[in-house]
Amino acid sequence: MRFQDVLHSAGPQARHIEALWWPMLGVCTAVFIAVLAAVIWALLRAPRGGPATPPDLSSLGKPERGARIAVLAALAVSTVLLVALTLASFFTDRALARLGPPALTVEVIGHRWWWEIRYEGFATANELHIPVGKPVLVKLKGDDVIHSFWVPNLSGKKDLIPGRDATLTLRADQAGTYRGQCAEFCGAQHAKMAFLVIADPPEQYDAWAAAERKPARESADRRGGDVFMERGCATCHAIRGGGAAGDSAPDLTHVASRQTLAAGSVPNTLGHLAGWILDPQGIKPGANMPTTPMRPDELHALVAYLGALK
Ligand code: HEC
Ligand SMILES: [Cu+2]
Repeated sequence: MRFQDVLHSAGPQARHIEALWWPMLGVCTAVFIAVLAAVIWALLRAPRGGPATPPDLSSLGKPERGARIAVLAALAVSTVLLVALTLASFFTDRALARLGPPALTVEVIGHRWWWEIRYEGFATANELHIPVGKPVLVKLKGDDVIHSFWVPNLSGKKDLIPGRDATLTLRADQAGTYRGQCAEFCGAQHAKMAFLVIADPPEQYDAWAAAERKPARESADRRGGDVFMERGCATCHAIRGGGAAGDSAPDLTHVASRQTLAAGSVPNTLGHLAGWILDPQGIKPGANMPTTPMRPDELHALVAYLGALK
């Protein structure tokens, strides 16, 4: 997985932002140093007095031609730099809007504290798969509070504001797995609201989408599926083809194909899956999944069932 980093862009959107970031940093650093140098210079040459020698204030009465020119020059330079940065920012914005018609549209819905990701015909969670080299339109919706969608290596941030849908376009030019993170404080588990963007070559992306579109695979042993229904998991979760149609929690139709559980909180292994089901509040306090008391044999059957939902 790529380290989450604004300065390692892997697509045009992040590249434009990176290209704006360096001159901004350069100009701001130069101005900061110039201002500090002026302050130090002023301090060093200011007239000093002691109890015995009163300060020489005679200069205060004289016109200050030199200082006047210096202030006017600084004002002119600041104006030019600010206008230049504003123009650079304007043209970056224009460049960001020029990605072209999307090859794929995906809907991303921010929930406390996970990402629902809806494709045509199926849904997944906390994992956005995209084909490399193609523009993708991401439609952003907020469900409860304001969240912010941010994959630093691929694009800038965009807020998900309830009632005000937003869109963002991005394109990955290098195949890879990029980490994203909610970038707007949204409550107790904001830090554990991560997601992955997985950019694959188009054929591999198509194969993934075709597999996700299929209903859940038939379980060898129906027992785990029965426990899922009996223990109330289906009131919140959906398993297409498995009889569960809840719609307030991650779709579990192909949960075993994902890399992490609970928005990047733990790796998706059978052990962590069992740990999550037994004690979600221990892993992610405040998460909207209750702890369900269960006998060991029920847990085993459930984990075997869910762990096979590739
Ligand atoms: C009250 C609704 C609710 C019930 C009931 C519920 N869950 Fe969840 N579940 C959630 C929510 C919400 C999440 C997402 C939590 C998060 O990441 O913050 C979740 C996450 C999960 C995940 C991780 C999915 C992923 O892709 O990250 C699994 C697996 C899971 N639940 C299994 C179960 C099982 C098994 C049961 C029954 C014992 C169950 N859940 C009962 C709401 C519920
Ligand atoms: Cu958040």
